[in-house]
Amino acid sequence: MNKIVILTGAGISAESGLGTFRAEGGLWAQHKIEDVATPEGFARDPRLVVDFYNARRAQAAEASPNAGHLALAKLEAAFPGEVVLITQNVDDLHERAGMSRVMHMHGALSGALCAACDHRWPAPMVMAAGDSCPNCQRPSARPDIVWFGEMPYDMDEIFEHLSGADMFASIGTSGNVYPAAGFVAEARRFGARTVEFNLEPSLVGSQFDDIRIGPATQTLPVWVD
Ligand code: BJW
Repeated sequence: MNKIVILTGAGISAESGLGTFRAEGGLWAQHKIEDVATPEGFARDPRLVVDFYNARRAQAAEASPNAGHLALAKLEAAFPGEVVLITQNVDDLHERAGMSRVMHMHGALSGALCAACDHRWPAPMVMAAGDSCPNCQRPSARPDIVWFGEMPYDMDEIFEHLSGADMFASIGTSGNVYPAAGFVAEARRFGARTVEFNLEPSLVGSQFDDIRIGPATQTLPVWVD
């Protein structure tokens, strides 16, 4: 086996204390998706959106990588072939666990993006609605997060990796959001063996060859060892 492609979602950071989206009491129970995760919501009420992400940034800074993140970093270091990590998460717990390369397809809390000129730069811990872009000086700073209706990052590279994967692993993601939920089908199409790690089968669970049920802090170290 030469290449393992891994997709992670909010479930891998849940045991670090960061909320998932669709669980009871999760992030979407407290906020309407269309208010905080769409460009239209941001245009309507930038302050609400910026405050939502300021709070998420503060929570992520307090959190630490867990045994699931550490197991994947160990896999990357020990595997003789290539390990490609694609995350939907906007926290930096994979990096802090020691992963050398992480593709943040839904953006990152650490980034700011100009809604006017697309310039990207490191976000301050606390953004304010109306912050200026350092490139075009317009008051168009927004969190560098991929909202519904926007194109996720690195898609060409991701599909290239999926087409060459010998194994595809999906960890802690509910299979509600595309294009990520379609990665398993794409990897299978090119002959990859597929495995899912979750507390329960996801919406696309039937497409996996193998499902490991349980908390990622327990199932991932066993898988990697
Ligand atoms: C554990 C655990 C533990 C808990 N151990 N497991 C109709 C059909 C198809 C597509 C569409 C459609 N209508 C609209 C679309 C497109 C739309 C979409 O998918 N909508 C759906 C709702 C239908 N997608 C988009 O708009 C995307 N862009 C796009 O499609 O562009 C066009 C395009 C075309 C062709 C190719 C490429 C692109 C953009 C999506 C942006 C998503 N953004 C968000 C918010 C921003 C990030 C943030 O604020 O943090 O990203 S939404 C939110 O959901 C967030 C997440 O990354 C994403 C996925 O959630 P995730 O990670 O799966 O979390 P949960 O909470 O859902 O699940 C947690 C899982 O963990 C559960 O299963 C638990 O059981 C498990 N778990 N503890 C292991 N300890």
